[in-house]
Amino acid sequence: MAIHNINGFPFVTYTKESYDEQEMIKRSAAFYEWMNTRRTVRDFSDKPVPKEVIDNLIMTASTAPSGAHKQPWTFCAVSNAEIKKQIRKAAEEEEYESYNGRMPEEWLADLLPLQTDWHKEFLEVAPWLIIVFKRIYEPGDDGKKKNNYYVQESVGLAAGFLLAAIHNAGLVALTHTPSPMNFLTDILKRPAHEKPFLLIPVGYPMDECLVPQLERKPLEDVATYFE
Ligand code: IYR
Repeated sequence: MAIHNINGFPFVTYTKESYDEQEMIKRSAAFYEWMNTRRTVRDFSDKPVPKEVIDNLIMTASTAPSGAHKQPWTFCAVSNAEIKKQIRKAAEEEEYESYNGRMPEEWLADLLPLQTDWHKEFLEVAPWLIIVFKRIYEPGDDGKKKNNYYVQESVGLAAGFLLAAIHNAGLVALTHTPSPMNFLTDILKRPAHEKPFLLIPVGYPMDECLVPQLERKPLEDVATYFE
């Protein structure tokens, strides 16, 4: 591959397969229909998922764009039963407080259609927990902090890629946000520059898994065109 030099920085030629308009319409519609079959699941089977699959999911997530290409994320993948148990215990303690006082009535009412509560059995049942950490900064060799940029946006994008990869593998996930999440820093012994972002159990759905019947907003409600 030819390396070009632009102001002293290496660039390579990017070639991308493109499609004629008919094919593009077909592909974009098919991708939408398939993505539209993704659902958040709370009832997991304990059936194991090979580590190699998790490796691939994380590598896919890590292809996301990021501010100044700093890739400000760390993924912790937990299958260890003892650690999952610790995570469940700590999450349930926080969630109990949230559901019994910390969350205002309006929030609790908004969650009723999902029928969630403070019990988080899935944290032990799902074969893998992927905990996404955002890297607020990078510790430099000289002890100085090196900046990351648009960390929230970048890690959000990586998490989106991760969910799409999980769906593509035929697995399911839950984007879980126990609050506060500091216990993950302690249990997983993460350094100060990493902050927990999302906790994503990954696995197969339980047999006869029920999910809330929900509608997605139609195009007119989510998009405005200026042509
Ligand atoms: N973190 C809590 C509450 C919760 C909040 C929202 I917003 C949800 O969409 C779902 C749950 C929990 O995980 O139960």
